[in-house]
Amino acid sequence: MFHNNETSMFVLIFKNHFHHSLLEMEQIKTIKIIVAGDGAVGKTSLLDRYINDIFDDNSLMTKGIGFFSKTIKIDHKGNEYNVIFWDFGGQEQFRFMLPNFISGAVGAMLLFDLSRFASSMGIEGWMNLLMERGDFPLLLVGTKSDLEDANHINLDKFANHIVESNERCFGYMKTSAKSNYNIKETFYSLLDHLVKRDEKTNSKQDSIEKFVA
Ligand code: G3D
Ligand code: MG
Repeated sequence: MFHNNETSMFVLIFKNHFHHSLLEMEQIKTIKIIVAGDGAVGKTSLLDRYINDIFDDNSLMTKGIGFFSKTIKIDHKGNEYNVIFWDFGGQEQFRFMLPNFISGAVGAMLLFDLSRFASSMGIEGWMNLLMERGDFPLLLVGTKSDLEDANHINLDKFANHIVESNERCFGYMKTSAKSNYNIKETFYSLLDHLVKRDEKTNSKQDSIEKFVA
């Protein structure tokens, strides 16, 4: 089923991690968040900056799906959440993994590259795909703000229009993994939104049913 050892290794690591989370489910909630967007918009770099506080100029292309996890205290009661971020590499040969990628997610980050107008064109396709297959909230994220300059077409208008015209898309943040701009704020914005939504609308049992598939 898998095309190379690297991907299988990712899956193995994830499975071990998930098993561990299940054992701890009483104490700590595990939630799945997906990070989507066209190739090279900076998905892996954003996650690497947030989780490992590094930026690697020579990062390798993600093959298949990558996983990043972090235990985060997020709500006002000090409860911890084990958050697993799913990072979709996007290559054609891994498209069969898309249903798995989306299934069970409680939230999504949808990225486009602020320095490359073409990357914004992919947003609509991703939105349609995510909306068809789930009912979780989305945060729109503009990446590489360090490369944005006055000559670039301003994509803020475009992003704000998506937020205004789409109920599920609750916000827009601009980031730079390279210069560490707005990274924590962006993740906090999504997690805070999810936790508040969870507290408002779900009983404990409902929440458990939404855990990682
Ligand atoms: P992806 O996971 O969405 O495919 P990556 O994207 O995280 O692999 O990033 C693609 C390229 O963009 C990488 O450059 C990476 O270094 C660069 N990049 C990511 N985030 C930023 C940022 O905030 N600022 C700048 N200036 N570059 C960024 P290469 O050269 O390795 O392709
Ligand atoms: Mg990647």
